[in-house]
Amino acid sequence: AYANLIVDTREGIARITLNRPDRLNSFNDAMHAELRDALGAAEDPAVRVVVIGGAGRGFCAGQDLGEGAAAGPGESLDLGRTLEQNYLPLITRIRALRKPVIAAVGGVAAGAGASLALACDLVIATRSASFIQAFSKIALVPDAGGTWLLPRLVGRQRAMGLALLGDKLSAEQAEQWGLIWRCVDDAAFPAEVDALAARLATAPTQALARIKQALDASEGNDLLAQMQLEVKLQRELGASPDFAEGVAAFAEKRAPRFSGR
Ligand code: T3D
Repeated sequence: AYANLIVDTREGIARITLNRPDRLNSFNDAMHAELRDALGAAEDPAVRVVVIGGAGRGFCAGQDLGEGAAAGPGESLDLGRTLEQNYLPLITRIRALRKPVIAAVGGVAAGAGASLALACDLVIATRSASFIQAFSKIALVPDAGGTWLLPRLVGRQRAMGLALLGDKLSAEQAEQWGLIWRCVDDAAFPAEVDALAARLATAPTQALARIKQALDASEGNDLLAQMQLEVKLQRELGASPDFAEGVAAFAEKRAPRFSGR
């Protein structure tokens, strides 16, 4: 059991809930260590989708700005340490997981909490949720991948406006801009998250893993290199049980039963 997380794994879905609600689920070293551990456990092939959410009224308010977060007079603080030891492994682990990771954003996602959400493969949010690039408000640069993710998701102008101004962006606007996949009514949110997770947990996991790999690789590839990657991935998938099942189900005019292999 964890002190700062709730993890519930069943039916192919690992639900990880950041659980420091009185601090809006902001990160300290302990929660980082537990999340690394939980994401490591989610590498188990029995887990076919991961959902990251937050307890209480927020998703995650980024780094805990409590005691020790800022330097006193005449002191200097190595903020890079927290990033290298905590946020860098967190974001790379999510991107490297060979299955979809959903961010279920039921409230404010601020600072590195917004970066965490945006690093996930699909972001679903409540209509009342919001995204805040809070960094410039405390004289910092967007981190945990924020400066890479933002312009790729919404383009340079919107990324600049969000990062320079640090204003609150509503989930509706975030959806319209393509920052997130969907926003849904608050009352429907739990059921919508469950349905999305269940759908992905019964999908052909090997294909989904390679879709994620290919879309991520496209950031650094030209068209030819990307098509060569597609050749390799499709060759692998052509030998997979789920491809055989998908084709058989099509021929038999029935719904496929994918095993995730
Ligand atoms: O260390 C490094 O290497 C640097 C890494 C930096 C990465 C980062 O994430 S930098 C950005 C850090 N995050 C922020 O700057 C956001 C700070 N929080 C806020 O601006 C606001 O809380 C929100 C806009 C997110 C939400 O506002 P609101 O009015 O809905 O809630 P609130 O009342 O401000 O917060 C509720 C409680 O949570 C409150 O505690 P209290 O007064 O009830 O005892 C508040 O202090 C606490 N809280 C919120 N965010 C944080 C936090 N406590 C510690 N750290 C936080 N980040």
